[in-house]
Amino acid sequence: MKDRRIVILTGAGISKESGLDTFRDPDGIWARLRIEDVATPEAFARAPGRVHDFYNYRRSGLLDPAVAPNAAHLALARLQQDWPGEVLLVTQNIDDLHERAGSPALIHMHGELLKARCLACGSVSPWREAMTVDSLCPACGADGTLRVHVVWFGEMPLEMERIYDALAACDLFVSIGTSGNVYPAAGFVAEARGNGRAHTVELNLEPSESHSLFAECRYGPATQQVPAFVE
Ligand code: BV8
Repeated sequence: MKDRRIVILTGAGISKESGLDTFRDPDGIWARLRIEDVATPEAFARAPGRVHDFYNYRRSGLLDPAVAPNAAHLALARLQQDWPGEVLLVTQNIDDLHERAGSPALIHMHGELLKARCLACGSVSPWREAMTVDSLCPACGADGTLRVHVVWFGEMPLEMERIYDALAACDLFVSIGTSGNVYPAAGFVAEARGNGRAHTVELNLEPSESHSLFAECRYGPATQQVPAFVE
């Protein structure tokens, strides 16, 4: 039991009770904006200022002092610290709430809101201010070359090989707070099942698109379900 290898995937639902919007809930981000206008490379090429504004709005929301890790983030950080076996935490979220909860390591497969990437030198730098089309790269000093360090639709998510290797070897796959709409993350449960021994668990507010693929499903707010599952 104690040497079981665990892969955990989190989505926007784990940060909802910290005050951050999800995407596909009735009050979610995609209820107000179109993916094509703010979360694709084409949108950025067409209207970079509008895309910067979208992420500046979300960055200022994340940096609001009222936004803090919740009991679900904290429970996962404790699991990572206490579990003797391997625990790989993969998040689709671009917030830093897992880190602030004390998670020692994680993969941000869709990038990070508090980082900037320079299209000139390729560097990735911490970034907490508003970003504009005139922002200067902290590494090379170029101007007009920064984008937020996130994975847009049509772009390859980060560290996929490391994630697939962990899914092929895991004994337990837990999906938390994600609607199962976005690939390749939505396909991870099938990858885990494909290794022939993983137990698969969905912890969500309501059944996701891929709920039927999970061996065990528990529904309710993450701040209740995740600590109960981890303890
Ligand atoms: C790619 C950017 C390929 C940063 C995001 C099949 C295979 C491969 C790709 C595709 C495919 N089919 C379609 C595609 C294309 C596309 C895709 O999946 N489209 C969807 C819409 C059909 N995928 C891609 O483009 C991906 N790239 O595949 O590249 C490739 C191959 C070769 C070479 C190059 C490229 C890239 C996907 C990443 C896109 N970027 N984010 C940002 O702005 O945030 S994804 C976006 O959706 C979000 O960022 C988020 O990360 C992601 C998933 O959303 P969720 O986290 O699940 O949030 P959601 O609101 O949907 O659900 C929240 C859930 O929480 C709900 O179920 C709710 O009930 C629950 N909840 C609410 N409150 C609580 C709660 N649960 C618990 N407690 C609560 N209190």
